[in-house]
Amino acid sequence: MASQTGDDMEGLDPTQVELLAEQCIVVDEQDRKIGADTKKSCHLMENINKGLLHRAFSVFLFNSKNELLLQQRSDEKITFPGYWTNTCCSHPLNFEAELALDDNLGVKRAAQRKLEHELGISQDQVPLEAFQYLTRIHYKAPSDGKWGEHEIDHILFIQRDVDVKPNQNEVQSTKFVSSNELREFIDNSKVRGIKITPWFGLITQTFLYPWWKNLADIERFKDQETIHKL
Ligand code: DMA
Ligand code: MN
Repeated sequence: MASQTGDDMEGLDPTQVELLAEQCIVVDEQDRKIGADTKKSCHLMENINKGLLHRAFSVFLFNSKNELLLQQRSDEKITFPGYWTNTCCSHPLNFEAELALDDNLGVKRAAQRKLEHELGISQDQVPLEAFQYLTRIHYKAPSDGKWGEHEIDHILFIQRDVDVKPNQNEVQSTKFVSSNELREFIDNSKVRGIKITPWFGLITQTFLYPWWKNLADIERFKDQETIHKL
C-alpha cells in the first residue's frame, strides 16, 4: 500500500530527486512564458500528454581541433539514464537571470551553470559571450513510460579548450569525437547496444553536421525566429 510521503520516488537517486524541485519555465508553442512548474511535474508523461511544455537548452562544445565533447548520462539520471548525448543539456530556471531573453542571455547563463555542475568546467573557461545561439527545436520524447521530455530546446554552440572533471552523479563518461567518428558511433550504436538520446538523435539528423563544418563562421546560421517542430 502506498504511503503518502512521496514514495512514487522510490528507487530513485536522492540527489536527482532533490533536483526535481527545480522550477522550470513553462511555455506555449511560441516559447512565450505562461508559467512555471517543478522539474518533476514537467517531466511526468501524464502532464506532457496534456500539453505541458517547458524551455530547455542543449550545448555543443567543440575543442580547438573541432572535436565535439559527448557525455554518457549517469545511471542515476531519472530520464534517459546511461544514454550518450551532446555536451550538456538542462533547463533555464524560473528566476530573473535565466528568464532574460535579450541576446539569449537566460539560456546562456543556465548553460554556464550546468557545464560547471555536470562537467566541472569553470565559468571563466566558458564566458557568456563565447556561446553562439543557433535555433530552437520543439520535440516530445517519452523515456520510460512514466517520465519523458516535451521541450522547446535552445541550441547553443561554443568552441573552447576546457578542463573537464565530470560529476559522477550526472555523467559517467565523456569523450571527444570528430564528425566522422560521431557518424560511425551513431551508425554502430544499435548493434553495440549504445543508446543515444532522442534530442541528440534529432539534432544530428537535421542541423549538426552542416553547422559543424562551418564552426569558423557559425554566426551566419543564427535564426532567432524559427521554432522547428521535429
Ligand atoms: C534536459 O536535460 C534538457 C534537454 C535538452 C533534454 P537533462 O535531463 O540532462 O536535464 P538535467 O541535467 O537538468 O537533469
Ligand atoms: Mn526537460
